[in-house]
Amino acid sequence: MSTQTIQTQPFTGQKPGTSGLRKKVGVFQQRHYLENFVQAIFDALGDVKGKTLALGGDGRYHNRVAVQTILKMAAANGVAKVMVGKDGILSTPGTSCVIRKHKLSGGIILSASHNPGGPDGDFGIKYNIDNGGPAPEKVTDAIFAKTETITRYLISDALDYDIDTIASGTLDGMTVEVIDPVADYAELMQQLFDFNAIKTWLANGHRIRYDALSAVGGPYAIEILEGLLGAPKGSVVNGIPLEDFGGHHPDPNPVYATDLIEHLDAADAPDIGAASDGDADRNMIVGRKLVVTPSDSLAIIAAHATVAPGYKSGLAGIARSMPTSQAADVVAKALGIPAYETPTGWKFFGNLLDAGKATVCGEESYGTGSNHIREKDGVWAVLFWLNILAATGKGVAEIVEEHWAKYGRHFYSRHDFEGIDTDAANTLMSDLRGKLTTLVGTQLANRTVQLADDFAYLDPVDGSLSQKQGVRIIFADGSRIIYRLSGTGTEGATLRVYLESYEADVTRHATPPQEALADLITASRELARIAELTGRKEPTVVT
Ligand code: VG1
Ligand code: CO
Repeated sequence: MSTQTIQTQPFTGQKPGTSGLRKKVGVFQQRHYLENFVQAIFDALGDVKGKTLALGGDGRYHNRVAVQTILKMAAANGVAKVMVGKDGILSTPGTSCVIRKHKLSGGIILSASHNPGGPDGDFGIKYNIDNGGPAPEKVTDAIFAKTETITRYLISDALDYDIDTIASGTLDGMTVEVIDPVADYAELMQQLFDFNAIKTWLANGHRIRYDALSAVGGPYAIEILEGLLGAPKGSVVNGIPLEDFGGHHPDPNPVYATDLIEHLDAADAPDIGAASDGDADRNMIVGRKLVVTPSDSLAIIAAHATVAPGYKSGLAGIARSMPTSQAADVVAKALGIPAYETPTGWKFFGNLLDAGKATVCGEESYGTGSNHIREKDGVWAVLFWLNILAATGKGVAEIVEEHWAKYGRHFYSRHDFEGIDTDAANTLMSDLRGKLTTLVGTQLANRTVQLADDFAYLDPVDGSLSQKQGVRIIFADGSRIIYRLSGTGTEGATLRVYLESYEADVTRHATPPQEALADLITASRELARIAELTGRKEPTVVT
């Protein structure tokens, strides 16, 4: 066994997006493609000699091939040890947990998250740092810079390593520890939540349906819900990770998790429905005939946090991404704790969590999490909801409606225009940016525009400035229209339009959101000239 130095050429324009590098599987299968990116990670990190890394992925097509390549490259680059999930499986939150618990230097996660998988689907790779969280911009920028100048990569010529057996061994001088992907994570969850209360609640006949969408959340949900908490077998459906996710689009929202929605609409519906995405960092919570919006879920978790043992002393602060509704801010105000507003992407929460400024965080894109790790966490959110249900004895809909009655309802919706022409998308955004200053004080959607800007974030911990994070139109009544281009898509551009309005009057809380937001929706399309510039009259996905 020996190290090979392979000559290669830089590839350009492969800048990691909101969450790592995501491309079609075919792109990753190109000669040297994955290798270049992995070597760029190692080169950007400086000296990886003697370090220990975590490695795993969501099990999608190309996961196993990529794990073998990365193991051989890690060995050739002098990495001391890699902790790899059995079968190459580790969820994103599971990896974050392993990095933190074992004090590793970082980890490589193979996932395109909520993007479809399979030979024609997407693949992705991201690097997490020693706090367990996504690499911050200065690290991803350094990786990108290396991909532009790379001339060689190092790889061992060793045979494939057995990743299907939990054991320790060596690969060309590097220690490889194949670990149970769930064990550390399950242990952490037991420290945070009242497992006895949830067990009793389930034993009393309450039911959950957890749809893992044939992605990586399955093994975690099965072990914790059916194993440790005693939920009946079959409570977790689609629980085995498949390379093509069994044809499921592993994005837990009402548009893609239709089967779960049908089960929660049925006469014999379980008490709670839940789903997670490809890499199990997202979650959707569904009550009987009611989907909890992710923004509400964050606010509700924050408002009830002290029922869970891990949060019984209260929260230091709540952080949300800018497009996420202001429901969490209202809770923070009531609790007398700070509310933080960050750009989209979990990496922006890392500093706030590390500094102890925020305890729970969330994004409108079905992501919730806390300071227990440095990623959003699907199974964690479901356990939090179970803990709330068990502690209060109330149902999901009751909890949500009581929350609205107490704090008011933030009607919320996101309209995605997927796969639009990239030039048209860029023109649309720059046109919008061009007219922001003239908008202030004008009437739009029967409201007065109070502020119109391009969101910039000054990190209160390290002072770094992130600009152009989304166009915001904020009205005098607190309503908002927000526009951003997605950083995770792999085909053309995706325009996301986020719509929010606040309603204090409880008699109007039952209005369907699309109806409550109708005038904002119309205004959002006219203002950005969406149909004219993109040729699309209607969005592809409405959540
Ligand atoms: C989307 C979401 C964002 C999320 C990101 C990664 O990004 O909007 O909130 O953090 O996906 O989620 P974008 O740039 O496409 O809007 V996933 O579950 O990687 O893990
Ligand atoms: Co994800």
